[in-house]
Amino acid sequence: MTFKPALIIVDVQEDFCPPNGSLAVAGGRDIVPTLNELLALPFPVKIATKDFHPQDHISFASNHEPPNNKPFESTITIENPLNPSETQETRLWPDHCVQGTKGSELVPELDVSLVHAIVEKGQDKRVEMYSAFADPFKNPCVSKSNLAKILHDEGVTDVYVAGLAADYCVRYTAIDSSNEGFKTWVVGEATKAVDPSAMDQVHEEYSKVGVKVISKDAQEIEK
Ligand code: VGL
Ligand code: ZN
Repeated sequence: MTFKPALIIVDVQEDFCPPNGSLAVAGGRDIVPTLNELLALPFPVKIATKDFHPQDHISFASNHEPPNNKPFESTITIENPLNPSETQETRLWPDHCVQGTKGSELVPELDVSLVHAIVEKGQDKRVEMYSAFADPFKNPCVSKSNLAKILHDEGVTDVYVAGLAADYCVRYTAIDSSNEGFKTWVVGEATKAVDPSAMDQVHEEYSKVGVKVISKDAQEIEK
């Protein structure tokens, strides 16, 4: 049996971290020492992702009309731009991770010198893209990153996911990773959620697709 693990650090960017992030996740910056511990382990493939939106991105409440434009609260229905019969319900957010802004930068405490590649996502203004692999539309998919290709080309078998946010980008990245054929693990204490009360639901989804939540000290992690 071959075993080639990859570590994926999701969206550890200024806008997702206190004190100044526009979409700060409580405790977001506190996981960085744990992420650096993971980055110091001998994973043969280490990747960081960045949410990287244009200013006119569909997920920004500021790009929608009242009354249905309240960040964190309003949801909208978006149509697949390539197939209007396919729709997705999606939440609106404050402007965040706009390309070229301070908020889009990886936090400086994160040891990015240990990362082999940085994968950007969310550049297509027409679709939300929580997963670092692809947008949620399937018939057809609208926007895909190069993450699956990088992992397949490297012969990766197992993917370990950590970062922000546990209930959005970590969740959908882990689920897509599993559906992409990688044995997938989420490092529990190396993530924080926008809404911690959503995590029971997230764990249910993980158990359906075979994603396992583990501790950074678990023996399943490459040492
Ligand atoms: C994320 C909300 C909006 C995330 C990205 O990285 O979890 N959450 N865009
Ligand atoms: Zn976003």
